[in-house]
Amino acid sequence: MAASKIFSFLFLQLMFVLFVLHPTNAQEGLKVGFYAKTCPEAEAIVKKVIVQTLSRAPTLAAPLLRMHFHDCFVRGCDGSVLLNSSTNQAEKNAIPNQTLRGFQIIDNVKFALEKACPGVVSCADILAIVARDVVATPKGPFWEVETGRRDGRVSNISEALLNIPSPFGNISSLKRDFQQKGLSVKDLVVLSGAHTIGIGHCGAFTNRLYNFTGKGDTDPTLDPNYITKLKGKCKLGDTLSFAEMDPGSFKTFDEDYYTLVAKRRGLFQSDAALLDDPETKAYVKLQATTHGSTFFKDFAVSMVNMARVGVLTGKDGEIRKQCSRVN
Ligand SMILES: *[C@@H]1O[C@H](CO)[C@@H](O)[C@H](O)[C@H]1NC(C)=O
Ligand SMILES: *[C@@H]1O[C@H](CO)[C@@H](O)[C@H](O)[C@H]1NC(C)=O
Ligand SMILES: *[C@@H]1O[C@H](CO)[C@@H](O)[C@H](O)[C@H]1NC(C)=O
Ligand SMILES: *[C@@H]1O[C@H](CO)[C@@H](O)[C@H](O)[C@H]1NC(C)=O
Ligand SMILES: CC(=O)N[C@H]1CO[C@H](CO)[C@@H](O)[C@@H]1O
Repeated sequence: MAASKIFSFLFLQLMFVLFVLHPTNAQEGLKVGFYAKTCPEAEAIVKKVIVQTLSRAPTLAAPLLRMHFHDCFVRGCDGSVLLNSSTNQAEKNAIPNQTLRGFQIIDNVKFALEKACPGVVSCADILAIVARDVVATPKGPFWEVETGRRDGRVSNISEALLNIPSPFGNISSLKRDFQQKGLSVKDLVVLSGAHTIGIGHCGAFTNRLYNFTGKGDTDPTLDPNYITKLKGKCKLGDTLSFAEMDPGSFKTFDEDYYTLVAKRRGLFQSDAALLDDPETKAYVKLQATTHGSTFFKDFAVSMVNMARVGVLTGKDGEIRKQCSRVN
């Protein structure tokens, strides 16, 4: 009796240790090196295409990172953002997707992979590996990408609008959007740091410059000097021009984003909102005052968390032959 109790106690402890020490096994079906036997060169092939692409077009890093993020928030990380619709009713046709770019790069990666190992590597995994490589290449953090995702067959324009966190979001709506995907408040503030690279289109923030509450006013949470600067980039009614999200270093993956947000120079309302919650605010201040002491490590962890959202594994879904259409 006593012996069996001790045994089950030890067993529970062992399970606990295994679970804690191997958090990468938490998502059943995903693992680092899923293609080690079936397509050993897979990650090297992706990396080669991405390094070549970024040497030619460094500004593609941000939209390619965003593509994985958009994919994961709608039906999980299942490659659904890549599907075309003959009637323009797919996720990529939704308003939040209008500024996604780089679909051709994903097609190039898929083409190279199909040549090496036909029908093996999913489009959903390509997005996850590409997201890591576009961060690591411009001097950002590196992490091991879990693979083994399979591709979904459904892509629905209305689901994109319902699930993708909005640049106009407030802190409660942002926290809710992340929580609905099983992601934490920390994941929210850490993944927002992706705004260290890329641009924002005027349409996503000019309300803060010209007509915040419909009275021709400005957003009081935005630094007035910065408003003057931004007005130079975006005239009233201009939705197509853009501003760098991290001016001066928008091509370099670094922790400057938090310094900007702390100085009330975050471009979107969703950036400024990070100062409205004690936990996210503390994180912003910490990174801003310590040159991003933990940002790279945290970003790697949160990317792995996000890449586990709603994945299809095992016999679910399919391995698409072309990323833009179901088999
Ligand atoms: C799918 O759509 C993308 C743009 O969204 C386009 O560039 C591509 O040519 C389309 N692919 C096919 C096979 O129709
Ligand atoms: C797309 O998603 C919306 C919202 O969840 C749903 O009402 C609609 O039926 C879906 N459309 C299709 C074609 O499945
Ligand atoms: C936050 O945004 C949501 C949805 O956009 C809205 O319903 C809510 O009232 C807002 N909350 C605050 C505190 O402004
Ligand atoms: C500001 O917004 C209000 C309410 O939506 C609108 O009536 C007004 O025309 C807008 N002003 C400008 C300058 O766009
Ligand atoms: C890349 C892409 O497919 N963008 C689409 C986003 O949605 C608009 C309209 O909703 C389309 O015109 C774009 O082609």
